[in-house]
Amino acid sequence: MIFFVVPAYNEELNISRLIKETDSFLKKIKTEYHLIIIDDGSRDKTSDIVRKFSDSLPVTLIGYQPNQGVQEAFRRGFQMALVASKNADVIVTMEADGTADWEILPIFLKKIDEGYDVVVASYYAKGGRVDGTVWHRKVLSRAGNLFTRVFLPIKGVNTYSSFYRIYKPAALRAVLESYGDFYTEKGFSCVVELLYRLHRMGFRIAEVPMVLQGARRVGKSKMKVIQTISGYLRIGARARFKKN
Ligand SMILES: Nc1nc2c(ncn2[C@@H]2O[C@H](COP(=O)(O)OP(=O)(O)O)[C@@H](O)[C@H]2O)c(=O)[nH]1
Ligand SMILES: [Mg+2]
Repeated sequence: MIFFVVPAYNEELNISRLIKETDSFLKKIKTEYHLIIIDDGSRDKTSDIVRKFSDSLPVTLIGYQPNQGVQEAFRRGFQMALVASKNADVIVTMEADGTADWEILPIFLKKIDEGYDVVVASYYAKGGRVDGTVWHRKVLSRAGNLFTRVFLPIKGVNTYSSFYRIYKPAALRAVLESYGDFYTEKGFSCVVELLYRLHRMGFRIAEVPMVLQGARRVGKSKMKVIQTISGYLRIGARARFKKN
């Protein structure tokens, strides 16, 4: 069983496509799934659209107001998936905006079978790329990537920020038990902190190259630039000086 945990904030233009694509791909590979979508205080029709599908498909909406940031969405989604999952299941996170490449999912599953605990989609691995994004986002993303590789090195991993990942439930449970939470950071840098904690705990992490098709998303990016940069700096400083 694959549990999908997908944060969605004002994604009314993308969310029905995500649900339909999930259902058709999982049918194609004949795998059972449960799609958990976390609407974190959207001011559009995201929740209404998800609810329409949840009668006929294995789709669950977690919705609340007001917007708290992607860390709260992942936290609630992980908690639900961890309660429902057995150790043989897997948890996949992805963006709601339709930018995830479905062909990567079977490769994720293969890597889990090979014994990896976490696998991330990687734009900066050989064969990966970021397409169709404005230049200042590319520069920022590259700078963030360089920062993590220098200050938080993880062997064999070139991208720390992608939301598209697969986790063994036991790995997430172990982080929760050891640290009391998945991360301390708010916003997009929480996934960087989570990956680094998993690495510090000795879990095996692999990556799969991915071309990010920025043009597939409809609507604007929701990343908060200043919050994300300061998050990276704090994670780097903690890793360097406090060793956690
Ligand atoms: N639940 C929740 N999801 C968010 C929030 N901000 C962004 N997201 C979701 O996180 C994913 C990545 O956001 P996106 O705007 O595509 O960022 P980008 O790809 O880095 O430009 C999307 O699925 C968004 O809907 C938030 O505050 N709460
Ligand atoms: Mg996106």
